[in-house]
Amino acid sequence: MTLEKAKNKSLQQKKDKVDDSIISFSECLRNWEPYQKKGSDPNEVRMLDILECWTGELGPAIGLVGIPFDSAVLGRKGAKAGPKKIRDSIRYFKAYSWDLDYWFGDKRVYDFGDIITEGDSVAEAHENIAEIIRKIAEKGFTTLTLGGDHSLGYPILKGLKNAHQPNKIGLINIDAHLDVREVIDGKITSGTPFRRVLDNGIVKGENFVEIGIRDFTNARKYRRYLEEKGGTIFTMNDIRKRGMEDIIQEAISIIGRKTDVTYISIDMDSLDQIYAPGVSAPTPDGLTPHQINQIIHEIVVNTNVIGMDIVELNPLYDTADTTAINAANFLVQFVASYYWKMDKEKTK
Ligand SMILES: [Mn+2]
Repeated sequence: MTLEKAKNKSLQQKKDKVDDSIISFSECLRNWEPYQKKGSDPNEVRMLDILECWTGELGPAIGLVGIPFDSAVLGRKGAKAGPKKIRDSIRYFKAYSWDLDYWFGDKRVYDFGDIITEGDSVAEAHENIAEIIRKIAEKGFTTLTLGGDHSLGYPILKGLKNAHQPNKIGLINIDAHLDVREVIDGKITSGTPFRRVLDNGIVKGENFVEIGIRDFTNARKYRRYLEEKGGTIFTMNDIRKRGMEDIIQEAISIIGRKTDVTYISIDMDSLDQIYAPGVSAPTPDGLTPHQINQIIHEIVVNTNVIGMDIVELNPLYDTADTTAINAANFLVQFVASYYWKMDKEKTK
């Protein structure tokens, strides 16, 4: 067998495994389970109590999936420990939103476990991930993906694009960085996902918005690239001048204008470094946790969201789990807003 054939065979075997159970189930880490001991207070349902390992259910519902992958990271390595740490931090939250006065203790979030792609090249890993994401979405799930480095933006969106054909996707990236770097000498990095998404026609530039972009953190060439593609950029300075609510309304009108569905990507480095020491590339002068929760809620409620990711949490550099608990908070906000909207639509 030639080397090429052997490689194709091992890829095929992996895909077969994926077909069997989407993800090998020993890899559904269930690391939230030790905390999931009901009965401590019968008056309270916690976020942990609504998590369940996926065993063949169908959507519509939220499907949680971890991708412990940081082979493409440009900054400090360690984001592969992100999914475990975010799942760990869910235990601090209740299945009740005070602000919405909304109880969602009767809803379920299905955990598909982790996508393991060790030993693959970045490009190969991305193809496997795209296939698994496609399959989860085709079972009716809205995907909530925990990274991992931001290179994952490309395979996740590719998988969702294939699952939701021919729908057009509007994309919002909450990030300090544009992440539209060129792939140079074939090297795919955590700085390249949205260039790959745009150049491969997965999302059109006119349907792409970035929020939270910092000063002194991005190359002029990449700003021009994105402007030429018709993308919209809201920097921290724009947010200060115009206020967050105004920016969110404009972002919604852009990503919802010529599209059928939307997707949210959250790079944890979009947070100010005071809230997020545990990221691959920490940056000052950033967003607050409240601002990101606000973006998530408004996008979920006002557009047709097919997925969200939370990437670049790097537990190695975190202090007192600050970044991890913020990441878990965004996860909980997404779940609450998603089911709140679903319930509202039912009673219409
Ligand atoms: Mn990023």
